Amino acid sequence: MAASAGSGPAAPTHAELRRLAVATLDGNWEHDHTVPSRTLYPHQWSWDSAFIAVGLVHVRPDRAWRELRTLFAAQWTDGRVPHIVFNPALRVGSYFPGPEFWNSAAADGAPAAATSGLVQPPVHALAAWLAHRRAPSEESARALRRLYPRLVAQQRYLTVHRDVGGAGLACIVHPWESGVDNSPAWDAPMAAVPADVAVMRAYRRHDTTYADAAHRPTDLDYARYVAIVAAYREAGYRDDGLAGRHPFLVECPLVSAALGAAEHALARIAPVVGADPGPHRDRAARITEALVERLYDPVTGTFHPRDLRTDRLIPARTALGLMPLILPDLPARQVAAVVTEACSARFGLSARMDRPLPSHDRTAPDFEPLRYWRGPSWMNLNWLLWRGLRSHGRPDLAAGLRQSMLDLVATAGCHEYFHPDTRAGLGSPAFSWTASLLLDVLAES
Ligand code: 2M8
Repeated sequence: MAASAGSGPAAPTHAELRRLAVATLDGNWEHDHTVPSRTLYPHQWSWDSAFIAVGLVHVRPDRAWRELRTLFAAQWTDGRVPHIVFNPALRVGSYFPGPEFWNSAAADGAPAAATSGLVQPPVHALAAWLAHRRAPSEESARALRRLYPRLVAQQRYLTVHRDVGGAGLACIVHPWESGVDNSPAWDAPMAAVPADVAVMRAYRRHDTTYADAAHRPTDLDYARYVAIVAAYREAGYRDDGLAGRHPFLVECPLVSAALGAAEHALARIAPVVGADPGPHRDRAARITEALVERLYDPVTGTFHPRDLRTDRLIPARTALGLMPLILPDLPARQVAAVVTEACSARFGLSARMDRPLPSHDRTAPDFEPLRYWRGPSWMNLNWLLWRGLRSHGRPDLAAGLRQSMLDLVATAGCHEYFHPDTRAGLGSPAFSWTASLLLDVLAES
């Protein structure tokens, strides 16, 4: 990066940021997919791959399509897209919990590759559509033709097998499925999961070798994560009867918004692959309606997760509540409410932001600026909100958020997450979705 003639270092130019992002993605490319991080996450992760494809298409379109193809090659016969696809070439113990813990081979309908049995927010159809729109070609149309039935099966899995609440929204069965693992949003449902921290004596966490333990979930969180996976695994990762037996069942605003955005994206993809967009439009409308009906609280003016075990909204006001803005058909009343929430002191969105967007309400007593999804700023949540602001006619706020995203990487490089006051880099350096989404933001001023 350039150094100034004056006292401090000059801010990196956009060209320098772009080079850093491309070098990060090249360094994390692993023959047919991109690892989120060489140290902390050395396998393939589901929603990471979608975000990665969005950025890769700007510089290496062939790899963008390969990324999605590799992920969907590990789709289960029921349509679930696993949240981790394990690289068999890596040594045992390179990630916890590894393939031996998940034991996907014993489950019906699992692919030949070892995978987890969970899912992540379905942002893949959106990524595929954006990748095609950015660089339409014979290759991208061919890739869409191959992906389309798989994306449809992914939606069917989520809205049919996971419709525990009965309204057509997907229920998540583990905090890992939200992607925002230790968000305060999950504290109440997690507190009800029976687990003892002593469980973790049987295992060795791998994450705290590479990241500061104070910046990661606690051992008690991990004990519960392990207990919830064990419950699901022992039921063969089957979804029938979840309501009666499973310890964690939640409808999440981010997962639900991604589900609706996926139908909107499929409606755009359908004509390219010779399919009918109508059913996708209808499903998108139904998902938005259910999301507003079930997860919007007119009293707080924001979206909350619904704990299906208690059938109550979870009161924490996290950045999850802002994510429904990615839905192009979100009603005007909820658009206005989410923008007000984002611009409040809780999240500090403005056309000229002095601090980055946090992942949790910065005025809340359980806000933790260093601990993972409990406060730090994350590029993917910024990017989703940025897209939502642009589609709902707030270019002023979108521009402020874009500049704030650029400032994050200019200050700290392509870190996994960032201190929400100082912008210091936290978690893993050389993190893939930070790099890829930076490329996308740089390309679209
Ligand atoms: C984080 O989650 C994994 C478990 O899936 C972990 O903590 O080990 C989350 O940030 C998740 O959203 C992300 O997909 C994954 C890989 O970047 O890491």
